[in-house]
Amino acid sequence: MNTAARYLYLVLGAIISFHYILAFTHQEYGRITSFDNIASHFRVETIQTPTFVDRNLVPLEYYAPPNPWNDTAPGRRANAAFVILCRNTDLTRIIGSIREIEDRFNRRYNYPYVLLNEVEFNDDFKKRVSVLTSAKMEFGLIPHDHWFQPDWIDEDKATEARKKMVSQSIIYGGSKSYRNMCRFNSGFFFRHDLVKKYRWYWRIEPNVHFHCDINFDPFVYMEDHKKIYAFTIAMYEYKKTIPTLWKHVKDFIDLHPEFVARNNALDFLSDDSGTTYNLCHFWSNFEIADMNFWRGAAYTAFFDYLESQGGFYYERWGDAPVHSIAAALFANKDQIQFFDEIGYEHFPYTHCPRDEETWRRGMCTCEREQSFDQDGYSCMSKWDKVIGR
Ligand SMILES: Nc1nc2c(ncn2[C@@H]2O[C@H](COP(=O)(O)OP(=O)(O)OP(=O)(O)O)[C@@H](O)[C@H]2O)c(=O)[nH]1
Ligand SMILES: *[C@@H]1O[C@H](CO)[C@@H](O)[C@H](O)[C@H]1NC(C)=O
Ligand SMILES: [Mg+2]
Repeated sequence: MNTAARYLYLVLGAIISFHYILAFTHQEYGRITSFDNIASHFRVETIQTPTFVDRNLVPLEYYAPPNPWNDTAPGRRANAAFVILCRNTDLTRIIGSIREIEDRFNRRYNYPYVLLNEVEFNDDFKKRVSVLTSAKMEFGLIPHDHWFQPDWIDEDKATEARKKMVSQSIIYGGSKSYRNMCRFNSGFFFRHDLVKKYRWYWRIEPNVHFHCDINFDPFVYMEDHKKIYAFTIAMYEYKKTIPTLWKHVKDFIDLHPEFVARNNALDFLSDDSGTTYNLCHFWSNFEIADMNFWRGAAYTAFFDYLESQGGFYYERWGDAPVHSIAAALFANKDQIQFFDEIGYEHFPYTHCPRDEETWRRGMCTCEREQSFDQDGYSCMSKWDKVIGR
């Protein structure tokens, strides 16, 4: 049951018992009260009650109201950039994504972009992408060793693993480049020369959609609230892509118990206090995060440990479980932010704000009823439980 439904039952329950008591004490009151008008009364109430603070939404003071004469959002800025990894062949799909984030957010906030690729972006790509924004845009080449499979990886063993995954029809199971990408996103993008100067990043992928206006600055909100990681969609990982990952996580923690945060979100990752991984992770094609966390001692040691196990190539470890496990264990749970406000779609899933007021204020184009949050494959109910909602 989601939070809204639980809340509804709770309030309904309270109203019914209140009326039940009144029905005994005040005879007339009991007679005019039918179940129907209790329900309609409740619906009116939910719309009128301000629910912002209760549901951990971004407070109103962070919103910059649109100004028809000067649409630049006033206020503080964070040291932040959009970071985009893509190929020359992603041109039309990345144009779509940039166009949408510009329209919904960045035309008012003007954060710079860094686009990265393991081969040079061609002139046509740079020209067509640069015209989409007045913000600064830089195009970078990824250093060879940050991208390609290291020499010490046993290629026969890696080939064998890929073959096996193909026979099991695991998505991208046979792909070397997908593995390079997952390893790069796990451990290297934040070390790139063009990215180093920034603290915060917002990851954008080709062909994603932003379904609502974002009239607040997520970076500034996160900085103010000491958040290190933000997500919009949480789901289960394919077990077969990470058969031994959790064992290595536990080995790492045995070596470095000092990195585990006191108030961590282990219960998001595990249903048995850490014995097994329940496969929940934040879907990393959307990420807003503090790179100081990835650059810090805990994550550096964690990534180096995972890298030394070779699982990015001998299995198919994704950057999503790697990032999520680190954020959930090495940060306090209140440092992880769920942005209900940000309507987001990466095929085949969409997050649409569940808060009705937010959804209307953001002029969203998504359908709340079809939001992935309510899907059986979503880990959102686990997250809600972890943070006590
Ligand atoms: N430069 C470069 N970027 C890549 C490569 N493979 C993937 N990417 C980028 O890495 C990100 C993730 O890759 P995707 O192909 O979107 O993987 P996914 O999101 O798991 O799967 P789908 O989007 O469903 O295909 C995207 O931003 C891609 O543009 C590659 O070989 N080279
Ligand atoms: C628009 O507003 C921004 C932020 O308040 C300000 O820095 C800028 O100078 C304004 N531009 C004009 C043309 O007034
Ligand atoms: Mg993608």
